Amino acid sequence: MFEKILIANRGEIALRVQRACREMGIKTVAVHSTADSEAMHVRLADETVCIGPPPARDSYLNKAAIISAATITNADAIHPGYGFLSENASFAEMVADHGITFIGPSPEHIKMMGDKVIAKQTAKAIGIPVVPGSDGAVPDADTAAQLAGEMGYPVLIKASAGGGGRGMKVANNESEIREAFSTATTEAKAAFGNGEVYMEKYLGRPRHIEIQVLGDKHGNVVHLGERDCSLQRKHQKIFEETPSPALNAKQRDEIGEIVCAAMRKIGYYNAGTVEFLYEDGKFYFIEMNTRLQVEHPVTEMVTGLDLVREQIRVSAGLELGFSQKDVTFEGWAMECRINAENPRTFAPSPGKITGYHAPGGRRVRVDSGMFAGFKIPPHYDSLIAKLIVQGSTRNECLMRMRRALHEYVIDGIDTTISLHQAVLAEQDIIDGSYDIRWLENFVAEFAKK
Ligand code: MV4
Repeated sequence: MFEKILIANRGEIALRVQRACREMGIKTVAVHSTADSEAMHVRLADETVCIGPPPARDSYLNKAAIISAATITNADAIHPGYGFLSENASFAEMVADHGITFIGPSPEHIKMMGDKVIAKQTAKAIGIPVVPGSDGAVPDADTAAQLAGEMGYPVLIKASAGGGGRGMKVANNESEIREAFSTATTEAKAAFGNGEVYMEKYLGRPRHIEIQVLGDKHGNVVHLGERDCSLQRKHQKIFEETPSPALNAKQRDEIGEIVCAAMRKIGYYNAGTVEFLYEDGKFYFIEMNTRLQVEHPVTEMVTGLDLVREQIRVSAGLELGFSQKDVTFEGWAMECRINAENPRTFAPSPGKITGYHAPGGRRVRVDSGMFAGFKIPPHYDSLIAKLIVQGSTRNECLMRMRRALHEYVIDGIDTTISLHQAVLAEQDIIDGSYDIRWLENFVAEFAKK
């Protein structure tokens, strides 16, 4: 097992990874920018290395600085968390080239899933259902128009190098397709330096349901059920739950089995998430994330597993200590992402937290590095806490989440706590009948109140 792990991240996820390390008796190295010197993940680490100035490109994205920090502290492994360098294949390769273990999948798997056209072709080839669409990249507007005519409108043009909703254009009819193709191509080229696009049938009101997988380096893969992440604003999730109110046990087993079999075929290891759109009882693959995800705690709540511990174990070459039949799901779990933002305009609200009291009690978990007196730097994203609760039933879970939100005090800055309270009072949410379009309508109304 590793003796020392460098955590190449900040905020709540740096702390989350550090907690798993400490419980496993592994020493930790925190890296930080000059803006994060006072952060909790730095205060609680065994060793710290300042890796640069506040802008992420000069610190948390600085590959050489991070690898140097690992080398001088003698770290055996690097955990990238999520975001930053977590899905950067060349970083994973560099880490390995320095004799350090990258806690994640192989660089080849990261690369494969980072290119959305290759990811989709691979998914299809290994038996995962995909959205009907172009077979690979669409070379020009004429081809796009011809394909769309055959497929039927509306269609969606997506960037091969995109993902997370960046670089998508809808075309509702033939008069829109050429325009959509050229804007998508131009925008993709500007944003990603790669103008390649592909096309899909546009699904109107799907849910976003993702399957968590875990694999080791010996060919074992299990799935840990799904998360329903349909409540998103501008491709940022704000609330997640498991199980999905839309699925039954048979559907879960079926899609879980399909995903596991597929992952075994490509020899995938470490944590991964296969994202689907779900509409009219059918799953359609959209992307695969080759990292630990923000919302992983809801899965931990219902399975009783520690995903970071499992990531570390499999990275060290150990076999998964359990098989699919050992994975059981208990009750319900939900997560509210608390952002330092105005709950109506979503304008970032960095600054000093003057008062802080986190909720507690049975089946309540808070993943956060916040404390009274902490000054949230303006340089990074606005996620400051994740509130995760579990209940025996969905209703118990919902009641507990409302109770925990009521207890949460964060003074001095704006947060999205009141938005969550309003969302959780809605009948559609109580009924579990929401899709990826629900939140944008709700926030438009909420902004007026
Ligand atoms: C789609 C879609 C409808 N039809 N693909 C957005 C993020 C990226 N991962 C894929 N996305 C979508 N792909 C087809 N063929 C609608 C979306 C989409 C979306 C998906 C999940 C969660 C929120 C979303 C919000 C807007 C659009």
